[in-house]
Amino acid sequence: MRDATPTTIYLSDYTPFGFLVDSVHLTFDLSEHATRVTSRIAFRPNPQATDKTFFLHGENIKLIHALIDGAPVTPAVKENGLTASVPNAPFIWEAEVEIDPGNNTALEGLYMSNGMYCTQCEAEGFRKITYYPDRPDVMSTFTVRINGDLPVLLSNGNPTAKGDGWAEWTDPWPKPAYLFALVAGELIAHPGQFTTRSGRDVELNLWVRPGDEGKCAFGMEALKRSIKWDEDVYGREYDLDVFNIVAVDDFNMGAMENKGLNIFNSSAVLASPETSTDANFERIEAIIAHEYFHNWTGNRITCRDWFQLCLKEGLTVFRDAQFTSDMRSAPVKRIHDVIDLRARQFPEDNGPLSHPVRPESFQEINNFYTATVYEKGAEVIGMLKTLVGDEAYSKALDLYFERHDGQACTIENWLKVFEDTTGRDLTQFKRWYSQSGTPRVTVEDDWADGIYTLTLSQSTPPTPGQTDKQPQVIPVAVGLLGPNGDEVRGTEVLELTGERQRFSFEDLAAKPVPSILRGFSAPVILEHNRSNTERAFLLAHDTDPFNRWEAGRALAQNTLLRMITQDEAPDAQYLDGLLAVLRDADLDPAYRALMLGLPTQSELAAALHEQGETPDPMAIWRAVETLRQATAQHMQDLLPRLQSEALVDGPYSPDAEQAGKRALGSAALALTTRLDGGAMAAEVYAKADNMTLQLSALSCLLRAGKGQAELAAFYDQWHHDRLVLDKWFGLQASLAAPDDAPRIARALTEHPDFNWKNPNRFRALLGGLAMNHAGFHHASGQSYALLADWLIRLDPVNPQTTARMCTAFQIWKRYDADRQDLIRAQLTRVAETPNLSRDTTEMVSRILGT
Ligand code: 0A1
Ligand code: ZN
Repeated sequence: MRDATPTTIYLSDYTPFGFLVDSVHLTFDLSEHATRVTSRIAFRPNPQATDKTFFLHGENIKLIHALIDGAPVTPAVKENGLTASVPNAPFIWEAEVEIDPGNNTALEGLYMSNGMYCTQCEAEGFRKITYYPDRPDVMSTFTVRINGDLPVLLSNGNPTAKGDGWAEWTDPWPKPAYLFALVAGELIAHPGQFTTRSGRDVELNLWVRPGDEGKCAFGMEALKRSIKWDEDVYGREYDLDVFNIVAVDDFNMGAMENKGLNIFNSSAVLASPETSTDANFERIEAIIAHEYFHNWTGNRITCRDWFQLCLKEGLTVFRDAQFTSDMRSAPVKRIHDVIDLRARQFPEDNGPLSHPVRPESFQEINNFYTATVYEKGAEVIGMLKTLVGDEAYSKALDLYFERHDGQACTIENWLKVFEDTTGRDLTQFKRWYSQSGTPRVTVEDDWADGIYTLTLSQSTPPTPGQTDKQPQVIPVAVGLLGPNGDEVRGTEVLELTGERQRFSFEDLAAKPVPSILRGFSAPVILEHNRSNTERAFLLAHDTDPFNRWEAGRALAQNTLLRMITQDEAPDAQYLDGLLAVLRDADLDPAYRALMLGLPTQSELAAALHEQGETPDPMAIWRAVETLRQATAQHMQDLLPRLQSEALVDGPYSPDAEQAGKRALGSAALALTTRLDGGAMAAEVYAKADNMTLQLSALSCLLRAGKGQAELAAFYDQWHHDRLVLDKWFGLQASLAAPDDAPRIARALTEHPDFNWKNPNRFRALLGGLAMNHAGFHHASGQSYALLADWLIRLDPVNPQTTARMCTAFQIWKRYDADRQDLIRAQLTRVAETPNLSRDTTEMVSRILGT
């Protein structure tokens, strides 16, 4: 429903709730269109609060009756909640409400997915279940009774009683309502077991729909690895007798960390070699770890208010990245994360949606589950760890858990444990939480009398609402290489705190080549005008694996930009340097596969924009095609060897070693396809016995404008499997040739399997189109119009997913006037749609800058 005047909520307006909650008892009588929820809540006045207004949130729910201390009351009910007059002493609130999960398509609150009841309460979904102070600083224990004729009835905590058609769950750990969960359905358990280090036996279950039993084993093992890792690395133990995970098909995000009952988008947990790619396996392992790690960073210690979201998300993303680095390859994980940061967070931070890691205002909090809060939030934690060192980081985390267990905290609490542990003043560092935009760091250097001097400067361009930027604390990890390629200075962290600062290195025999921002030690854009000869030198010799990869990336970007703007031919130094690295069989195949990657077309557009040029999507597309072709030719003799190095012995396993070999094989196959017209890819496709190979071969064929027979065969083989069918939709939209993309995408929206109300399917197709840079920015504007049509159609059904998809337009100001006019017209059309949701209204107006 449209809010006539969308209200803005401010961090600075925070006040505690007037009441504390001692216990919550809920009873659910499940029914598809008329579920009854009875609540019994023990309130008492909060001595810390001055405002004693008794306001309970509530949306789209019908109040049947309410009692205070057993006496009927008639509260004042409004659209967003109710108020009542209450005693100035402890009292019991009881209410019965009715809700309609069967018609809840927004997938927030209690809803249905394939006949199964499930919930999503973060951020503000609990208010769609019953009247409650739905804010994360109100914490309580919950007891839940579920009455329903479905065989599996689950909620948070431990099972405490059950009978025919009912079950009771008790969660002994106080929690905010956003961590509440309920699931009821015909589900099958894939069981597991874990004994914690203090000897607690924990029953593990992964609950799935019948038919999915064969896709559970990997997730269960990943869960056990996560539990063990959190004990070993952070000293954190699990705290209930059971840990349940449920897979659901209709879910707006990846997964949710509800206490003891994690709910997962089935795409983020179900896996088998036949249906999932290596990348899917790695993502699933990371998401399972992420949600599990929230048990301490998010649940035991939660957020005071939603502005503090990065307190749990930045830290938990940082922890899951550490976990993946430990389970797999640390350099490969770091490179993947930086690729992802540049693809998703940089466009956000450098466009109309730019906001601080800790935002200071919002209209709809669901719009702030962003790459900035999550991924830049994790980078901020990484920088803090780099600055204080590993040991102090560990001590600070121990203090954090000891001091704040059971509390709802702020970024101030978080930084204070670091200040108390290290004695360091973090006032300036805190700007990372309040200042939006990506800092630019520029480098000048000087060599005289055996002294090498680096001068680093920083500046951050203005962002919406912030014109005057202050210098931040930027840890810049630097190493120096001598002329023969040996490292003459190991990695040292320079702390750039001023606008411009000099750092000297003495007693050097010859002018060194600097390797700057090793390991991507800060989320900044490094502006370093160095020669391609120096870049090629680093590509050959840098001892820091991240920067070695980065040198290749910079060479690739440089040659592409010159091909686009000056019509130059592909740069020989790039091609030769790449060939040498790819020849080096001592290097990890996964790492070599990454070396073969190129900046995305969207990144190239951003780089051109940054240089003051107007990017032409078709010219970018052509340059990438030309460079790929030149690379294939240059590596022609090496490709068969790469293909054989990529051969895997024995049965399929999703481990890092095998996955790395397949990644290299796939990258080589993509190049081979440019030389043999797809003969080898067709062969690989025909023989593939796992989804990784099947999909990579099919991608090679589609990119070459071939593979129609394989595409049809793929559909025949997999149309019964919803997760694989998402890939079928996504691949066609994202890989279509630019001129075909709008037509192909439109045709796919008319396909009988385009179940657009399912967020995964919607995102596969329309998100796939948005990822097809030249196809999305087709000069006709047809792709823009198609996306806008579907945003308008989806909005009344699922505002959250609609609002997220609007981000496809966030980069619109980079392009030429014609494209800007086309996009503005579509955004305006969306904005003017009657009854547009609060979610989408906020996103579109921020993107338009209105
Ligand atoms: N806390 C979850 C993400 C999440 C957020 C919102 C949701 O619904 C609106 C669902 C999930 C996580 O970080 O994994
Ligand atoms: Zn999270």
